[in-house]
Amino acid sequence: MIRKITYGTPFDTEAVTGVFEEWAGELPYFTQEEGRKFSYTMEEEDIVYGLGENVRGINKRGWIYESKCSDDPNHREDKRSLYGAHNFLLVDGKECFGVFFDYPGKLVFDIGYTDRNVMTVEAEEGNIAVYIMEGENPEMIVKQFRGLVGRSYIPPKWAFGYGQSRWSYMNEDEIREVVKKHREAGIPLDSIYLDIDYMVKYKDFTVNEETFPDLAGFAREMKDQGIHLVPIIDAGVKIEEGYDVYEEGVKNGYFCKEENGEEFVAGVWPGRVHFPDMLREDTRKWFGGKYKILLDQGIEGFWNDMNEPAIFYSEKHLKEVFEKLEDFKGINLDNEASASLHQLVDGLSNNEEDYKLFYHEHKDGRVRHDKVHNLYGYNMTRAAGEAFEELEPDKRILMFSRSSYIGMHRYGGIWTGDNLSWWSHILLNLHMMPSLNMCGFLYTGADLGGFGADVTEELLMRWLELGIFTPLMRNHSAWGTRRQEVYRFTQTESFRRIIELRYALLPYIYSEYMKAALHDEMMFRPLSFVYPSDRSARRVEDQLMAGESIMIAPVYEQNARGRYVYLPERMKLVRFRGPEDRKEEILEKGHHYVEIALDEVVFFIRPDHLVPVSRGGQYVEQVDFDHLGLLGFVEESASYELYDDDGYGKDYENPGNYTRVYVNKNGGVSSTGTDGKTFALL
Ligand code: MIG
Repeated sequence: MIRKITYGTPFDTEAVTGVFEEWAGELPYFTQEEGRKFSYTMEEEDIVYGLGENVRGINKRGWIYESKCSDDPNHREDKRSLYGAHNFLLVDGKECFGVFFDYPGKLVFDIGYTDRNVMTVEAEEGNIAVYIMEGENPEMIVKQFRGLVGRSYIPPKWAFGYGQSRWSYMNEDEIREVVKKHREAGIPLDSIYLDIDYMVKYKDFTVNEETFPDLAGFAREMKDQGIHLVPIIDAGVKIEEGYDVYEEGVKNGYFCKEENGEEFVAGVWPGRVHFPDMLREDTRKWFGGKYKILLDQGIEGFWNDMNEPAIFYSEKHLKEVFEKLEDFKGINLDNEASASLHQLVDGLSNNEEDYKLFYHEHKDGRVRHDKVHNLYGYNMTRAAGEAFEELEPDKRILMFSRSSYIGMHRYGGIWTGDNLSWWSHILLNLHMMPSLNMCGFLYTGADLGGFGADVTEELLMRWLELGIFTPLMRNHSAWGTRRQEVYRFTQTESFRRIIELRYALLPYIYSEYMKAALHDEMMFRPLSFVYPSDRSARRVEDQLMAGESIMIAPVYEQNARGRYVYLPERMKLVRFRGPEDRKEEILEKGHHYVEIALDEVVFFIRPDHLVPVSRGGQYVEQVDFDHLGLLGFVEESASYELYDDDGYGKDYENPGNYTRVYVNKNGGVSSTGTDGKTFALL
């Protein structure tokens, strides 16, 4: 049973939808001060998992983290927070328990930073709900937690295809060209993302008619080629007379206001904007309804950006800065003065003080933004999710967000924001996968190739070799950086074969995703979850279990042509140069140096496990999910439960979606379940 311990009067974040017991007794495991500071003494061997989207490793020990959703494109390892607030921790060691701090303001997690063996979690003020869950092992604890916060978002099947994105696709022709290049080279592709440039002056729900004269027609044309267009939506609404979204918002009082009752003004991409008060149900209904404008033009997916919300400047703060700048005129800018000049101007964006200037009208009363800061992106995406439920009740719409709080995972996925074309960010991508899965975020992935900074061919290739396993597989980069569509490099063939492998693996990836979502499980697990008593496996930070049958160990170092891999048991190594070129080898338990050429994908199949694969296709709809091959490592006998459905509707509970396939020692294959599915051992 999950216990809830309440301090003060917590704000209702609506993260929790499941059952728990109100616990009147003491908070177990922790000592607490003033109902806002909680401490736990860690044993030397304890591992602490959790915190979803954040810096550093899978084991969070040894650093200090914050929950404070922020737009920070520098994911350096000395940062303390990124775009999300995922306040779930799992202690695995002498004691084994999970804890969720349901608190919408700033939280600090000092996990052995100040004192190596002490973990403290400190909320800015009291008024916090703490949930404690126990279980036989980490997996059971996660399952309980996920039951508490509700079923994870399920995207349409096409969203498991490869997506190409770049901030700066300016018009239809540019996109046609990108699609054509992929198709000509035979590189599978399912989606193209529209960044802020498709809008008129960055105004939400508008389309620039000069550059996209007929979006509906263009969306149809793209769909005929198997491509979905996925536009971005930003949080701030441009202040402009005659712009309907702005005018309706003002008229109905939907925007966040300052203490004096006037709408708060911030500067973001469109210039001066108001922020819709996403914590209000009526605002969500209104804002969510706006997505219909694009749905009606044949759009079936969106990404929500800038919803921490990011603030370039507040009008009030900007005025102050301009005034202070006067003081710098004519003075001798020595080192100190120039430093403070920089500080003054840098302090304009995402300034904590600005988040104290506006309020939300929540059902439980008026609340200052900073106290509920981490709920904004969550509720923006919830607005869309709730609207889709009404507008398209029988259809899945792709939705992922930048900012999030636990609870948002019911309405959409997340991408992990503005990473860089750095080798260390491949590893960061890997680290985040299990941490995010624990917190309910299953549909997730990083900007493959890196968003900021200049990519190299080798970095992109290695990153894709990890990306073919992540549910969201999108190549995205920033305006002004080196272009990174895969056809722009010399080894186009190799890129094609790597992406083809993703499409070959789709039956497995989709099935593993759906089972994880429907049964509140993780798709990516640390090795320690599967091999809890293996001391070496417990410390592995650069390999993952990807679904029930596969272990991955990607290369994440420049010029490496192989790497050390730890095998917690005897496994079959499968080495691919594309789906057609496969080599296999059995490796014993233990440490191995495995050679991995730049264009090779290597993964490991567990004994008596199977991996269903397809023949691939140029886009998901072309992929035949009925006539499947089986990769496997069968020592005694193996079976696999395959989930499949039409990929668009919501008939998730239908038992007909499951097929069980068996392979015996002699390679004999049989299956029960869905008619029409056939399997052949490869
Ligand atoms: O201030 O829309 O994270 O993916 O390309 C940058 C432009 C705004 C940030 C997003 C990124 C997107 C970019 N946006």
